[in-house]
Amino acid sequence: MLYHFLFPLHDLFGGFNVFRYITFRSIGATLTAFFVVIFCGKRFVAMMRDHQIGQVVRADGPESHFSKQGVPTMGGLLIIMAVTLTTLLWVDLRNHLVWLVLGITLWYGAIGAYDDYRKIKLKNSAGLSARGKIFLQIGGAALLGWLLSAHQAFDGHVSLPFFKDVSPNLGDWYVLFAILVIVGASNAVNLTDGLDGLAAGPTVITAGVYLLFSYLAGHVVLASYLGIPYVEGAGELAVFCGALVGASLGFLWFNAFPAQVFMGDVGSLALGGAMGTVAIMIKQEFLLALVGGIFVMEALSVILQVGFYKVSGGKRIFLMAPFHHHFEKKGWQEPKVVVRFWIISIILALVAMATLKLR
Ligand code: 57M
Repeated sequence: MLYHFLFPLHDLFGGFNVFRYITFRSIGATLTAFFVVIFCGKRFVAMMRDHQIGQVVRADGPESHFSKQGVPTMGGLLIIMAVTLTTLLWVDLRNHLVWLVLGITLWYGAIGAYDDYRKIKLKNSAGLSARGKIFLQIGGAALLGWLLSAHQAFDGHVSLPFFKDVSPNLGDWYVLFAILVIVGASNAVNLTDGLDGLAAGPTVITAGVYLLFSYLAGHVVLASYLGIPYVEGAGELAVFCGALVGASLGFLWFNAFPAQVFMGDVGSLALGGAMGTVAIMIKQEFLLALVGGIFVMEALSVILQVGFYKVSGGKRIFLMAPFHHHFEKKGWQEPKVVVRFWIISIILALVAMATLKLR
């Protein structure tokens, strides 16, 4: 909105010219989303407490989590609100990529919110069934995939980090692949969200890297210089990623150990879906598995644990899955697990950025 209102006035006041620049608007979006969450956070937590929107902690988990019973949850509502408002404020509203990614974020947030609400109000784990949840997630991603494939600029190639000249063409199968990336990312973030700050930290880092890649992908000269796919209009997604970074960072302020609020499925499903969608749109699909390696590792730990548990008749690879519980069971303090996972996430982000040159 600011872009549409203020940039046209640059003839009257030269300073408004700055609204033209994606770099400026991305920074503006990051700061706006951050302060929206910071200013509303305390009131939001109090409101959730008043309405008794508190976490129901599973009895079969690590004992250190029992004290978290009743911690206000559904903080993702605040994240989504900040991301949406900020994006609308700073982005070029004519950009269709932004509307699509906002659509997925809101749809996945709605699925998560419904699930959270049922769990809280029914006071047991009777949220949406796993099948129902995945069905709704696939539905949203399939619609997005179909819309993308119907566009004249549709490109079925996928990019591989480290390989400039290897870019397999999936053709129409790309839609299926896109669904896999978006649904996979959403559920991986959801599984990761089991310790204070564990999902929000790597989300800040991953969205930060995608802010950079979106900017580059939308810049015809830089994209060709770096040998990455050029995607018309992708630069505006940098503004959206800025909003993701800022809102998640602001949320981390309250979610840092000991957490005053959890994001709930409304937050984790939406954030994962948003990052998966950006990765698809800027054609940096596999890079997401690298930058978001923490999410991948957590999801893999669950797949391996559950698979092995079934075939071995009750034996486990890890003391408990997802992976973060394994370290808790080994006696690590929660903040130690979280900070070490952040460190890994930062290292992965650096490697991901290095792929711009190492290819
Ligand atoms: C949800 N939710 C947290 C909070 C957060 C297939 C199976 C492995 C699935 C998995 C599962 O359900 N994972 C997804 C994870 C929960 O947090 C809520 O959920 C939202 C995210 N979806 O925002 O609202 C708990 O996590 C803790 N938490 C924090 N700080 C935060 O900032 O401490 C969350 C956010 C909260 C709080 O304690 O209550 C969750 O873990 O439930 N299932 C599991 O994760 C279970 N694993 C398991 O059963 N593993 C088995 C194998 C054979 C499948 C095994 O290894 O033996 C564990 N979940 C829990 N306890 N809570 C089991 C132990």
